[in-house]
Amino acid sequence: MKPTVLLRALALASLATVAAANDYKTGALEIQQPWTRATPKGAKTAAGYVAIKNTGSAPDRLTGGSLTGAGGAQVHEMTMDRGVMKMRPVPDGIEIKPGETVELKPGGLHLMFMDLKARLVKGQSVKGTLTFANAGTVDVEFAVEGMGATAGTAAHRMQMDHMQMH
Ligand SMILES: [Cu+2]
Repeated sequence: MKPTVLLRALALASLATVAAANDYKTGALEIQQPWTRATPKGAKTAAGYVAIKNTGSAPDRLTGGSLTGAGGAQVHEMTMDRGVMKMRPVPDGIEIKPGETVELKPGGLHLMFMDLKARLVKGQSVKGTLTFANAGTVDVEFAVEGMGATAGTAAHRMQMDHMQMH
């Protein structure tokens, strides 16, 4: 499967302008409210966030994804290193154990979309995918929130989490 090749071809054609409630189900996985942030002019990267619940009896693993208009995506995590936020790739992806919900959110795990070819504008809903080790590639739409947003519309309680800070 090479979804990125196809997505590049479709990049400019498929930017949707209608935001909608975005929940998805694929097999045992419930995918809740994928979202990203509006980008400033010239920005080449954006972070994608989503909550994924595993209702099944076997673990799965989020290994990557894609966003229309982006050249690629990696799974990243943010960590506090002596008071400084750093991010690093998570090459093996994120395990989602049976019965667990994994949240990708500001200050923590996220998808990093790279090589953006167009700005992300608040209110858009942009097609993309999430890729899982077992469930495969799932089509989703990422709602574009405002630049300062710390959480999606359905996730008000999520805030930057500095609890690990010394
Ligand atoms: Cu990142």
